[in-house]
Amino acid sequence: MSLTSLARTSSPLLGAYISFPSPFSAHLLSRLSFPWALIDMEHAPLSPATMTSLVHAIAAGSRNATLPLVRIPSHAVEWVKWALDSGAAGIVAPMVQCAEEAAALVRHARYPPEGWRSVGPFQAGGADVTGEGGVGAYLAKAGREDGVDLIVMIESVLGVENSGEIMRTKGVSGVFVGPVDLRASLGLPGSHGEEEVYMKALERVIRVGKEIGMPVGIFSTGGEALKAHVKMGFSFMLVTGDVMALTEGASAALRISMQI
Ligand code: 3PY
Ligand code: MG
Repeated sequence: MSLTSLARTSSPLLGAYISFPSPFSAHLLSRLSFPWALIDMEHAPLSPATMTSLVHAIAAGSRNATLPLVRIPSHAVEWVKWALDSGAAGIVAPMVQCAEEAAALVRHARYPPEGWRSVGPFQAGGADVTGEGGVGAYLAKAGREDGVDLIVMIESVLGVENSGEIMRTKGVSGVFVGPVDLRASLGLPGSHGEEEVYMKALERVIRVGKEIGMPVGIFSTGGEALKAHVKMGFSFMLVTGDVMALTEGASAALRISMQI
């Protein structure tokens, strides 16, 4: 089942952010049984080969309980192909601002007749630890409506204005809000706040999601932001990750040691 189809029935689904080029650390995080993980090729210089190993490490570490999704660095077709051919449970495309961009992503990510994705998911079996893998099984899964996610990011003023047409693009299965870029585009600093203009933007995306029946997720680190987002109706969130866990864990240990 895809992340967005799960999110329709059980939410919130808390996810882990992965940016270290280490299958071992991805494997460790996935053993904690997060429902999903986001491998970030947008803000980490991960090669396609490393990303593929991370997808496989997560699937193996969690026996597929953690769905590995990949955030691609741009909308170009090669990123979409490499990410999906790894066997990832879906892709997250940054900074989608209009329906034309969403439609181009659908063409890259969906097999005919919906799109023009080329057939060759030879690495996808590595993400299937059930032993039933193989190209045929993957193609059957990718052809199902709840098979593979195409999640578009709304993270700009223009994206919010066009959120209705973006979300109504056939083939898009979910939306993820990037609060930092959205706030930057509104002239606001940081990752969370309660400014009216920002709250209205979030509420608009949530409202459109509800109208269409499309799950909406958000980056949501820090307890306060998470509580607010759950209350607003977001259904899948990134709540921690390799960078945060390492730095927060190490600095907490350092603080305790300094008190001894
Ligand atoms: C943002 O907040 O802009 C993000 O892309 C978070 O993932
Ligand atoms: Mg962003």
